[in-house]
Amino acid sequence: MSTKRTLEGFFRPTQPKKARVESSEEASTHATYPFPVSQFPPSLKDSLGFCPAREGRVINEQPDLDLLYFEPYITKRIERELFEFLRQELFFYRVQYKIKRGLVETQINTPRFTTVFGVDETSYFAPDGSLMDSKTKTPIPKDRYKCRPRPLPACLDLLRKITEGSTVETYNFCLINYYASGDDSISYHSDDERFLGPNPAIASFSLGAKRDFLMKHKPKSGFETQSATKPLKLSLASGDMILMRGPTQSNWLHSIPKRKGTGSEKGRINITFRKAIVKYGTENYYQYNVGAGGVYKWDPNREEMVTWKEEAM
Ligand SMILES: O=C(O)CCC(=O)C(=O)O
Repeated sequence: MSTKRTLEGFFRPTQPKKARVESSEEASTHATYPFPVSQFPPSLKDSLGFCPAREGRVINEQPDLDLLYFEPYITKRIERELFEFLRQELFFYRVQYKIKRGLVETQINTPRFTTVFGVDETSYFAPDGSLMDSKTKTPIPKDRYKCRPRPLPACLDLLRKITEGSTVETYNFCLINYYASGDDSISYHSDDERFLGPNPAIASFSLGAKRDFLMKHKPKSGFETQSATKPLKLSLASGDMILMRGPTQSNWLHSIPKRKGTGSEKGRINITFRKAIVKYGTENYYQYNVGAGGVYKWDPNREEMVTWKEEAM
């Protein structure tokens, strides 16, 4: 075939170039979100279909302890990308609140960044993002909650569904902690609030820096003899997931202590899925994980969380 162009061909308008096809699933938005949360890129979404990467290992040789430890749950191929994606996309808070012990009021500065999505079992989100009553399937009264519940963005909802499938549990809340450095921590506590019901299952993911996860049996009260339990230390690596279930929360405490100089300054994300059964759970989680303070967002140039302002968008 001749490649010589004719005069006619020279003046003929050239074919319009095809627009590049971008994968453009829309970001998740909601009236309560400071800014939209992107969907997972196809590379992440596809690889999540292969999770869990390993079967969970049961740890239950101590009294009242029932753990299922996935080392890892998120495949090595994507754990870094997932960490970077969530740190970049989500909005975070550094919650401050006051507690009163007797007559003394103390200011608490939560020593980590937090964010939360979800609503307890008495309500659910309609596809348009409005809240409906689980029993009557009608819009909830405006004054049901003291807070403004937020639906899980699509990316976290996908991870929730995968987690439900592999743990045979259901979850309606997603709490996220970001430990910016070894100075950030969570002190010994148990997730044993009544609003989680008896024997709650908590699926807890680690991404980013390795951090120690410490567990110890709750002290025995009164005349009970101290049970022969040993404290437990798990060094949680990026991609790991630990499912705490059965009697664990009512009998054991867990914490992420401060740690210096072990790579912790690279940051760690913890994602927990759990199920709250009554409205007080919803109010509690928003009070302590969103609070009343300003929004933080990851700044990739400064490589730190910075105060986010609306006009910056
Ligand atoms: O960061 C972790 O691994 C633990 C988080 C935790 O205990 C909690 O959010 O209740």
